[in-house]
Amino acid sequence: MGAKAILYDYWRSSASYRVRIALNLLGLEYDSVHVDLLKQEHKHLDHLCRNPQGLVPTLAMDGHMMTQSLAIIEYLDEIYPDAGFLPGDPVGRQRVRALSHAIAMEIHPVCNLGVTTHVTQLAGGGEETRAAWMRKFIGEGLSAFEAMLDHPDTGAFCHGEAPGMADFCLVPQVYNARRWGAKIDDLKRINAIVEHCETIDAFAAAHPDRVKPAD
Ligand SMILES: N[C@@H](CCC(=O)N[C@@H](CS)C(=O)NCC(=O)O)C(=O)O
Repeated sequence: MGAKAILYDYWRSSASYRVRIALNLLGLEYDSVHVDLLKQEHKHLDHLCRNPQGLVPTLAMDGHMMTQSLAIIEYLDEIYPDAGFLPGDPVGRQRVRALSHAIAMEIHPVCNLGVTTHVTQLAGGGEETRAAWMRKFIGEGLSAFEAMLDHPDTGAFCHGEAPGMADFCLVPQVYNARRWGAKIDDLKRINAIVEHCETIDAFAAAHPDRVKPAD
């Protein structure tokens, strides 16, 4: 493989957090470049050249500029055959993708900074409007996810006994749920899996508080 990878990320970005977990589990060393969403750095031309959607994360790796966290995780899974981020069987892969998409394509997009800023402005509200929006969509989305985990293939992790792509989506989403005060205490399967993941160094080292740049 080529030069050291560079992850363009933001400490509190849950999509970036997913990729940090995957890179850490593989033991891949990478440099991190902080793109400050609050300072709108993701809309600057230099970042738009890396990621035309103006989002984080972007991973520069193997001579390519890669966007979309799940596509990045699947790339890593394909080039590191022992990664095990997706199961070996098609039905298992379908399930892990469905779980991952339930977060990354249902909950996450409506809770994105650009979306919530716009909706808060339209509603003429302030931070409490944003927080109420977050609590609603994260709470409803994770309740549905909890029901999806009521399945014989759920184990210590979302799918079986090893961490995979669905766990990389779940842990950051629960971080966000806690941040915004979404009611998730009664989601027993989710809480057990997240507690388990949090004991693993690769997950702990990817936590926003561990990667937050000094002021
Ligand atoms: N589907 C994309 C989502 C990326 C995304 O929305 N990133 C957020 C941070 S978690 C972002 O850059 N938001 C900027 C904004 O909303 O203006 C992925 O998985 O990479």
